[in-house]
Order: sequence, then structure tokens, then C-alpha cells
Amino acid sequence: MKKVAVVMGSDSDLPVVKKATDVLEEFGVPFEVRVLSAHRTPLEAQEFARSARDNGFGVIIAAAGMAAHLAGAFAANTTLPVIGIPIKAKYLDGVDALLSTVQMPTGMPVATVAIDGAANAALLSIQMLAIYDDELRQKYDAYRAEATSKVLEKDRTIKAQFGL
Ligand code: RP5
Repeated sequence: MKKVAVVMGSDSDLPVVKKATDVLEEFGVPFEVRVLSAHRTPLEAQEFARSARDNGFGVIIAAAGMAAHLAGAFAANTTLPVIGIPIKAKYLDGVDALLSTVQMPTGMPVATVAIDGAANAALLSIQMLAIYDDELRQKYDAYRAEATSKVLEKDRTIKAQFGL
């Protein structure tokens, strides 16, 4: 199976990014974690993206806060799919990172999840890998069916509380 690259702009992003690695672990998807910055280590970030396919990666998840250019910088240097996680850092409630990540020019797509949406980033990467992996697709389908059951159970509980 192809690996997922989970890259964050700073180790201060780890508490959020951990939600992505937890999901990947749950699904048994191989991944590697790095700290690389579009601004602080631009050459290393570029080299990582350019060699990612040859290094066995199938998807790159890039988490960054503030002027969050990491996902876009990766997209500019690889044709692997890139998923951006805008991180809510110190200011502006993460809207700075959201706009920096999502507003990519035509021809350079970044699939941007919600602010701090690390679990969804991992789930989306799994959906991508599952396109050509039946075993992973079955795990993912089971996960979705379980999620549906949980909500239906909550619906039953709430209705019972109101005598319905
Ligand atoms: C971004 O700047 C990082 O992704 C992080 O979200 C933010 C702050 O980084 P630190 O100053 O905490 O290292 O590049």
C-alpha cells in the first residue's frame, strides 16, 4: 500500500495533527510524519515533495497555521494529491490559514479540509488510497456504516427522552 505523508509546519501543530495520525493508525495505513516549513525550510520542503512519489507516498497531508503555504508549496512540486489542514494558531481563529490554504490558483489544486480538520484529512487520504485497494475500501465502508449506526442510536435515545 502507498504511504501517507503527514507533514506539519511546526511541532506546535502536533496536537491537531495527532488526530490524523490516530485515524491512519486505526485503519492500519502506513504513514510518515515530518516537520517541514514552506518558509523556514523551503528547500527541504521542495525536495520532500519532488521525491515523495519515488519514496512510496500516495497522498500528502500538509498542516500549517498563519500564512499557511505548506500545502500549496507541495502542490507546486508534486502531482500527488495534496490535502491541506489549516491550523488555528494564535491569531484570527485560523481564518488566516484557511484562506492561505484554500485559495489556490487554477491548475494547482489543494483539497482543503476544515480549520483543524485533521481527522477528515486522514479519512480523505484513506478514501483516495481505497480507490484501488479493496481491503481498505471494505474497512472504510464498515467505518461509515458504524458511524451511521451511532447517529441512529443517538436519534432513538433523544426521541425516547421526549417520549417519542
Ligand atoms: C506555521 O506557523 C506553523 O504551521 C504553525 O501553525 C505556526 C506557528 O509556528 P510556531 O511559531 O509555533 O513554530 O508555520
